[in-house]
Amino acid sequence: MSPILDQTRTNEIFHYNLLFSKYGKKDILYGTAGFRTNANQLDHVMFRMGILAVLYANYTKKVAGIMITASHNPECDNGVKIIGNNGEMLEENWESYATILANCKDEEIVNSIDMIMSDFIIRLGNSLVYLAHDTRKSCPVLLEACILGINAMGGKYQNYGLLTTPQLHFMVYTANSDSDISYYPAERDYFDKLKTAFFNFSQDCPDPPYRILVGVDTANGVGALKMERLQILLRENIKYLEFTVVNMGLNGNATGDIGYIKHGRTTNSNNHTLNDEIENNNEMGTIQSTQSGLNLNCGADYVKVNMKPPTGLSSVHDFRKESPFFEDQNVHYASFDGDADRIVFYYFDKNHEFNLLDGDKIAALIAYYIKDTLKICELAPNDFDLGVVQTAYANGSSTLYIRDNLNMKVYFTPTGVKHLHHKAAQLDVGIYFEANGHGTVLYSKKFVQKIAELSKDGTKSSKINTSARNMMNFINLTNQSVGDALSDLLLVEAILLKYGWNITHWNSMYQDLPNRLMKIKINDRTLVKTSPDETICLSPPALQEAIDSLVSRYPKGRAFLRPSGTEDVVRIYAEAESQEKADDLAHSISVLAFDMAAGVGDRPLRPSK
Ligand code: 16G
Ligand code: ZN
Repeated sequence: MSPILDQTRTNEIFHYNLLFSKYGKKDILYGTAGFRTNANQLDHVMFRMGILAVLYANYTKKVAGIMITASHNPECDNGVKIIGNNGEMLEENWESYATILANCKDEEIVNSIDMIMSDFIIRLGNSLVYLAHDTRKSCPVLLEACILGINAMGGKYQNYGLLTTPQLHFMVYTANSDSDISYYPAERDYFDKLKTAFFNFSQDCPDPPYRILVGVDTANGVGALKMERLQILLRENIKYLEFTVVNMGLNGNATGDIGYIKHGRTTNSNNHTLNDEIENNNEMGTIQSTQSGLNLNCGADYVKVNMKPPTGLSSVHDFRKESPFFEDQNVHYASFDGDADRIVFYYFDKNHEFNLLDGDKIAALIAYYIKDTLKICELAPNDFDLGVVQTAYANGSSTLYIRDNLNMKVYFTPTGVKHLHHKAAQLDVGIYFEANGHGTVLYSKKFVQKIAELSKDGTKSSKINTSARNMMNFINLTNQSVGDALSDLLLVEAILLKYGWNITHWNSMYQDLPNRLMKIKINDRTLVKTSPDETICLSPPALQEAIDSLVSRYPKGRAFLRPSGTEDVVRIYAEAESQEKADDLAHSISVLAFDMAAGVGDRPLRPSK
């Protein structure tokens, strides 16, 4: 998780020369006397994160990564994610140092750096930091600040320009799997891997009777460009699956019905082909899209939190009406968030009702496939440690389904992907998803080796060989460094293809308990404390007792609250046997917490439908 950035700080000018003369290498003379801050007030933090990444890269002797993004948050927000040496998130002990460095006063910077160097016994040598950013307008200036920080510490960098967060994780992961750190993985490697794995997987699947259309809402973010590229690559070989990208955020069309397919090409309303955009986006180049409306009324977070479709889907409907090839049941949708590390799916049923399939449903689908494959491969359930990792936000029905129907273990961690990832890494097959759509699958070496052996073992039946080969392709399709909307999209589509299921079938695996998420603003959210699994409120005193008493009045009721780690709010989650009751329960707890924990502003309103 990113360090906590102090967004309220005023502009500062940092004395770059001071650092440079202390740590910088004389042969990479760069820059002038310092760097100027600008209106968004965060470039001093980015400068320091550049410094931190160099220290970290020197410590691990591996490539580090810095992704400039504020993910699913509004365009005006800024943030940074630092990527650790296995392409995973920065280790927890480094996070606290990152936080110190991000927030210390200018005059304390040198001391903070010295402290980090001495605590981790770092000697500055060669280091390399990979950089990338999302489509926010503030990115170029923040990137520049990062680069100045890297230079000040005598580090080197490789700027990948516009990438999704998971792509940058992939680059770092790939570079660090190779002993020669001067090798730069290319974006092409990422796409080749996905394309090849998906194509190979699909070779073993039956052709569906109808073509399948998937409308992908890319939240007017960086995922648009990448999804467009993936779509073009897949189209070369896969004939029965067509993606339509919407909410591409180009030309200032915030909620744009701009990506629809005509004659096999994707165009936006100005006839500007997105292929041009891609062609201009040379591998290492930095093009700044003219996006706007990032995460605005669209994207995974909007869809999940509001339980309703994003704006901008009408292009998919239009296409559906025009084409005789598509049938309702073969049309479904997915939404990414602004940096494409989350995904949720949905569709409209016969009654035009909206149905959401969130991270829990994705986890259940993947768990089903893996369990089934292991059975076909005649592997004993106890040969491998399989499990699904969830948080308290996981729908109660998903947990029951995975435990009781699939007979798989379910583990719970606090909110935040780093916790889930950490737990999943301890298993042979660790499927982890947050309900919000962030997740992936991790496989142990032992498991991968066994599957590889089985796929080629001539003494086994061809059914076993094929299933194991299928599983190998599935493993190759997975981005094991972090949850990845593009990879997850293909994992889901691959499983649906394999079983010949449409989304309705997938959705019927289990029925979600109706639920509601709410948030309230209180005077000081740090006063709200919870148990480690976040299900029990420890402070303010008596709040949990009051929650328990409310919950006991609702059949199948469950609820909890926790302070947000990314917003100045307290979040409330409730589920119950009907939507109305879940809304009631969430609302009552919000009012309770508002009253007992010094709420600010208006008392919470009951959620509208
Ligand atoms: C961040 C986390 C996500 C978590 C969310 C919780 C990463 C990459 N993402 O988006 O895992 O679910 O925060 O937000 O760490 P909250 O604390 O505001 O509810
Ligand atoms: Zn994100």
